[in-house]
Order: sequence, then C-alpha cells, then structure tokens
Amino acid sequence: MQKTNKSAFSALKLFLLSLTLCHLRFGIAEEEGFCSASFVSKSCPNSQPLYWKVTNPTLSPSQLQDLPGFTRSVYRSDHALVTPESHVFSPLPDWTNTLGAYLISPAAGAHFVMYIAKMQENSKSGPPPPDVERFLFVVEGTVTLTDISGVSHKLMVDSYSYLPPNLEHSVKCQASSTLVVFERRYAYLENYITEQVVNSTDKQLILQTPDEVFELRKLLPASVAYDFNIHIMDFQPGEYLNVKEVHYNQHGLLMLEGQGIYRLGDSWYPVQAGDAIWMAPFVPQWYAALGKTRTRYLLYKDVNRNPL
Ligand code: UGY
Ligand code: MN
Repeated sequence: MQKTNKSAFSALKLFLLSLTLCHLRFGIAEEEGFCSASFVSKSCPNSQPLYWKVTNPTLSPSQLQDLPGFTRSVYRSDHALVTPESHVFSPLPDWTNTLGAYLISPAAGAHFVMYIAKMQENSKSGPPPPDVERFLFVVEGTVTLTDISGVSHKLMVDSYSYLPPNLEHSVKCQASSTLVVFERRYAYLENYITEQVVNSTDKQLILQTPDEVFELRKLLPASVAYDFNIHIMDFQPGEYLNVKEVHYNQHGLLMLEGQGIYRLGDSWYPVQAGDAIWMAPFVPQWYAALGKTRTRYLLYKDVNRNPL
C-alpha cells in the first residue's frame, strides 16, 4: 500500500515538473517574440500541434542569426549586398591595433575601396597609398585626426574628414571606435586641387531634390576638383526613390538607420542598418523605406569627371 502511494506521488511530481518545464519553455519563446498567446495555451514542446511550423518558421527573426550557413549577403557581377554576419575582419595593413573589413574593392569591379575600420585601444591609422584620397566617417566612438601642420580635430559620431591625396595625417583612438572609410586613386584635373575637409553631417544644409522626396545632404564640396561625393540620404517610412535610377556612376552604400527594400538589377533585397551595398555603373537601383523609423544611408558617388 505504502509502495503504491510512493509511486503515485512520484508520478504526480513528474507531471508537475513537466508542466513547469512546458510553461518555462514557452515563457522564453514569448520573450523572444515568436510565440503567440493562443499557441501557448494549447501545446507542449514534446507534442507540437499540427502545422506549428507555420507560426514558428525556421527563419523566424530570432533564429535567423544562428541558422548555420545562412546569410543575406549576395555577390553578383553588377552589385553586392554585404550584411553584418558576413564581415570578415583582419589587421589593417599599416594601421596599428585596428581590424578592418573590406566590403567593396576593385576585385568586385569597383574603382574604390570601402572598408570598416575597428580601432581598438591606442590605435593609429596608416597612410593611404600614394595619390590616393581618403574619406572617413565616424560610426561609433571618438577619434583624433591630426594633419602634418599639427592641427588636431576630435571627430565624434557623425563627423567626417576628407584627406586629399598625399596629405600626411594620422587618426588616433584611445578607447575604441568604428569608422567607415572610402579610398580611391585621385583623378587629377589640371589646375584643380582638393582641400582637407573636416565637418559633421548635422552642419550640412538639406539640398533641393526636384521630383524626389528624400532629404539630401552632400558631405563634400560640389566643386569640380572633387572626383567623388558622399551623400547622406534620409527617407521617412513609406518614402521611396521616384527615379528608377540607371547611371554611369558607381555607389558604395552603408545603411546607417532604418530598413526597407533595395532593388538592384532584377533582385529585391530586404535591407537594414549595418548592411553595405556595392552598385556597379548602370545597375538599375531603387529604394523604398519601410518599418517605423527613418532610413538614413551614406552613399559614395563618383562625380565631376568625363566617363570617357
Ligand atoms: O544620387 C544618386 O545616384 C542616388 N539617388 N542613388 C541611390 O540612392 N541609389
Ligand atoms: Mn544612384
């Protein structure tokens, strides 16, 4: 009799334990945001209800990052999307204590490089190759830029600098910071030279964009000496490019904020902050902002030179 009581008690304990585990499991799932309340009340992890994958897809947002081998990155002959899970960092040549990930380079068909530089404690930049101009934009942290005359500038997030070719300078970082850097071989024009620029996005005027709704700021002077410019483009959710662009210029893009859909050639890509895009000349391109917050992206564009 005593034995029967004991085993009934053990069975009850087991039942209560499995109930608790069931609750715990779905409590966690709910926090992760992919388990609906009605679903919770009718199921237990050991016996999944019919069609449960419909509401818990393998590619649910929280699982996406951990799915083996999955990436949104794409590489085509006329465009590339490079998403953060694909970034590969290694020590940047000539820089100290800095890791770099080249996201766009001539190997992809571009005439420029775009890279992310992660500067660590007591780090310092190296010089660009001879005749190469450099543009850097601070995405995170603070750096100190010093030019050959000894003049120093503190660059914080949203600040940037353009360094003409062969201008000696150094970028130093005491703690840690992240930069996006563009470099290209300067296309010299007789009687023109570029000058160093140090500024920040919020100090730039919003420019007129006839027939378009996005807000545009240009970070460099529009004068003919400069062979590229960097645009900052803002879209409110629901806004999109009116022109379905096809043009001779190349682009390197970094999404700074927001999310939306980018059309590149015949493909349509969901994109979000942190994504980088390479657009070759003449690739059809179009963007629509979605989500609940504004999209802001930073865009390299070669300008002011005859394409012949
Ligand atoms: O200026 C541009 O070419 C820009 N509107 N392109 C783009 O956003 N893809
Ligand atoms: Mn364009």
